[in-house]
Amino acid sequence: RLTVTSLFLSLQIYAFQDMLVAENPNLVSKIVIGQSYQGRPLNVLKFSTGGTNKPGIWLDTGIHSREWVTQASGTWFAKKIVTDYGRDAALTAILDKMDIFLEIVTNPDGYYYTHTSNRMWRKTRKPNPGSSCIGTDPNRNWDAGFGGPGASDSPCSETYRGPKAHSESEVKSIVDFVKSHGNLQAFVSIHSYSQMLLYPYGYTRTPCKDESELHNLARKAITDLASLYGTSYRYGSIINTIYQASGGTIDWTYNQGIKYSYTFELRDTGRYGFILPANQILPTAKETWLALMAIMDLHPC
Ligand code: 0X9
Ligand code: ZN
Repeated sequence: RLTVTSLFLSLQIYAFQDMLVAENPNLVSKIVIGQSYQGRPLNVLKFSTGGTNKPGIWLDTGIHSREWVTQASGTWFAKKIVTDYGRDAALTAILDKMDIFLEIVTNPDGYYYTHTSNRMWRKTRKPNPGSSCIGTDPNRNWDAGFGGPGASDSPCSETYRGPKAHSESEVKSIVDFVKSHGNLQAFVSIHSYSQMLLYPYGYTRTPCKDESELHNLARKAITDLASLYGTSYRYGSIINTIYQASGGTIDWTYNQGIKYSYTFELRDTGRYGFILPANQILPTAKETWLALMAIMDLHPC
């Protein structure tokens, strides 16, 4: 149902992104990496202090559309970066070495649908031929253990893997971006809820080769996160900490050679779940930022 209110909601974060670019043209630009199944732009904000071939850090929020605290936090991160650059020494040092790429509305069709029809929508909105069920789980659609245990082959499932790896435009657009960039040093994909900081793998029990380094950095990140409000996070590999999941984002990015591949599950632990009260948005964004800074900090190039 296309009401004025729902149309406005769907455009708000896009308008915010354009305003941020207009107000900070020397720091922020917008890259459109593709379009969603329904034709919405897939916008990525690039924060860069100039130079060519700088290493990059990727952040995404909202690949699961109902995880609203993540898109809200992503919006706050964008504002935080422009506020802190030139003022906060640590962020300034990071941005002088690296570019930051931030995709806030990673599943725009799903996000729109959560505002108009079904608050609990998770997947993409692409129809499945031969089924009346819509959508693919964009965190089971990547070419990393695709089709293995920890995903479903049924289009009606919430964890439907899709007809083939990278079948979803919202996923393929990131795949193409990552490959064409070629020098991403960290890739952080932000979900909710559960309060966890996870690293590869999700599709196999074989530990990833950087397990001990990723584990120690995760410990530092969640310690910094907890320093603000005492929020407690668990951390470890996906398969050992949450559950087996195949075709996940960060397993693919890790296998592409991006060592610092992490997934967050933000607040809470289930009291409110995906319907986190609005008064927890700012505390969630602020504490998460401390963990992100720890991850972004630790690899000067
Ligand atoms: O099941 C998921 O996709 C994630 N949990 S959520 O409640 N946000 O849906 C956890 C999956 C672990 N992450 C990756 N496999 N990348
Ligand atoms: Zn999720």
